[in-house]
Amino acid sequence: MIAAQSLSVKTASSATTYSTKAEQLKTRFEAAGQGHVFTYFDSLSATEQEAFLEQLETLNVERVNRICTKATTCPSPMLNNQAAILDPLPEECFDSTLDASPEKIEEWRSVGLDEIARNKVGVILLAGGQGTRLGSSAPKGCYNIELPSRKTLFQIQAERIRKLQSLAQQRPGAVDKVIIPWYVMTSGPTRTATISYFQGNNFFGLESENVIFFEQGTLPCLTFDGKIMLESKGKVAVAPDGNGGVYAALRGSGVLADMAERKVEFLHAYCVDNCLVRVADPVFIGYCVSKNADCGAKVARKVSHDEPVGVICLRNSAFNVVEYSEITPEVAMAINPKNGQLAFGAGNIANHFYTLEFLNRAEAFEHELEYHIARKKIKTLDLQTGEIVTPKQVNGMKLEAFVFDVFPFTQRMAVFEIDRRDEFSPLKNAPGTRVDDPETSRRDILLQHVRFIQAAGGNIIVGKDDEQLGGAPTLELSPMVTYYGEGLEEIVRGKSIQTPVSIASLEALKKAVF
Ligand code: UD2
Repeated sequence: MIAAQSLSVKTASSATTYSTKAEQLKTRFEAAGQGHVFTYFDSLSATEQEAFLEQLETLNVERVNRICTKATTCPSPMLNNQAAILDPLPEECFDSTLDASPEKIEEWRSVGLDEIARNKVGVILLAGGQGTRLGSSAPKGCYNIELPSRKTLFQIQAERIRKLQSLAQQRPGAVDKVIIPWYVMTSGPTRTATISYFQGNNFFGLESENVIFFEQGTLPCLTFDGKIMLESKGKVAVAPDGNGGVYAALRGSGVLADMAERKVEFLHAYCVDNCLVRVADPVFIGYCVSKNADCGAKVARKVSHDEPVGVICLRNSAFNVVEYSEITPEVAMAINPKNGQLAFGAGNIANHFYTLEFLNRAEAFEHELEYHIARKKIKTLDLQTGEIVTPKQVNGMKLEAFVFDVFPFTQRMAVFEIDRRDEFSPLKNAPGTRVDDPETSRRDILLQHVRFIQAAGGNIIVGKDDEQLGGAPTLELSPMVTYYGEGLEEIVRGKSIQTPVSIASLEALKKAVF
């Protein structure tokens, strides 16, 4: 009896709080011009109402409006701001592996490996995107690019980290146990599948406590006049806030604190879809550290002035990525008289270096970051009829921050040009499209391994039964064999190896050569 009485009191008070919450939110959303989200509120069950209120509480509706206004009134500073002045990168913040001497590259590598050996380096993986263009609903990292080993992108990247840990462990002065923590950013659509994929594969030999998952934020989908769209009567339609959401997510999820606790100072961030990515690349880390940079970017030299990639340059004196659509042909064709190269030729590949100090500082300028509009077909509730509609035409906008939009806020930027053949081959498109698709990924990895063996003095004999798909001899070296081609010479020099072959370890390589 006493229990029942107290229960009824409790119920009454929580109902009061609950209806107050509903009223408060309604007032707030109405004041922000978004009161329509409550259109069907009264028709929802008590549980549905509660879940809806919980979602609305997490939306900062005024911020959503601010972001929308900024994105729609100034979609491209370049297009809207006739006074924007573009300048090529200053010489002192740019270096190229294509022009640097082998000694210089070795010097950078040595600096980078030493930082890794002191446990000062961590890795951030941007894996919140969906492989829509690839035609797969699984996270892109789970994609099998049909290598002989059938390794997926996640496995290749995990093994590169393992190999690098063991290379750094051999440095004089290395800590007892070299660890490169791997911070994997997922989003609503990729989180569960990514985590269970890693768990199901025993983290590919990494220690689970050193693979840290964190989730990026979301933003509501909006109609073209800035109204929040509903997915159902009791749910706002949301989408990941773009790979630039990484900065807020790192902070909000406690990752920055984890980095500080581990005494990590330097971070390498990259996109999941680049099958050639040199994860935690010691050369890049060493280069940026030697330059005392707070932020760094790898770039690939544009193959022609009209290649459709964004370039890193100065916009109104600040570092920035300028989209190819924002550059006039005259500017795109301009030549640097000193080297005969394109003056605006630093193609952005979203592969970055940061100091932890810079990532911590991001909070101060986050509100100034741009949001970009992606016009999409968004499944939504028709407010008139209460029916859910799957549109045939583009009907709304997703707002996204881009990871490189922090460049204007760097104090010491370093731009590092890499050899595209060795470091950049993204998986973007469905099989058979012939451009940045699974076949080009597979081909580019195999061709690199052929070059590794040849550079180490080995001879490749293409076997009769090697189909050489995509024109590449089938020769695969596990990342556990070599990270950048190192350690092969003493095994392969003056010897031959026959394809097709997939080598899992140095022992296996020793057995395979003759
Ligand atoms: C990205 C770059 C582009 C170029 C190209 C090279 C951006 C905004 N653009 O274009 O300049 O360098 O890559 O390959 O970076 N992602 C998230 N959360 C999201 C959206 C994306 O984590 O909400 C990740 C995604 O998993 C991938 C990376 O960001 O690892 C790039 O995303 P994308 O494939 O959508 O970008 P793309 O190809 O348009």
